[in-house]
Amino acid sequence: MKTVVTYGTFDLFHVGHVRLLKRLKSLGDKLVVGLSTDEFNLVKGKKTIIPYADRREVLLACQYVDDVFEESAWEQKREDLIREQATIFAMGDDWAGKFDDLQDIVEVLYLPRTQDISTTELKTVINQIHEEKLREIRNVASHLNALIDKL
Ligand code: C2G
Repeated sequence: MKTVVTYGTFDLFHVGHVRLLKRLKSLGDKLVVGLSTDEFNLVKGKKTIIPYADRREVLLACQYVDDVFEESAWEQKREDLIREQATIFAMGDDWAGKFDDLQDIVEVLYLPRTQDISTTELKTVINQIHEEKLREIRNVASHLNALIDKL
């Protein structure tokens, strides 16, 4: 049984996450994800949109994911990898080199990220749509006020 372990926030689940999980699962027989808790995300400087319980449910519904455990601290990886009897520890290559200290107990891999999509970009697009709607509402309101003033 070849177990692959990875970690992440997986907020606003998107195709970049799916493609990484698909590639990770193809490296072994079992894929286990250390999912960042909402509190740990604050430590990582991220504010999650989707709460932990829902992000966990989405991951477990993904055909490539076999199990999910909580990631609540940077320092827990070594203990996790031993508990999960991991053969491979892999992340997207935005983390390249960051976890090489674990090479004494697992094979450490960094896979190319999927270009042109990220949770941050999705948040930006959502905010832009929100701002556009607010401008339209303000526009309508000022026209209505102008009409009321003429009554
Ligand atoms: N990812 C990817 N392509 C993207 C976006 C993300 O391959 N377009 C990968 C990242 O490289 C990461 C995984 O998907 O390996 C999860 O990404 P995030 O949810 O952003 O996770 P991150 O905040 O990097 O958390 O202790 C490690 C941290 O918990 C990693």
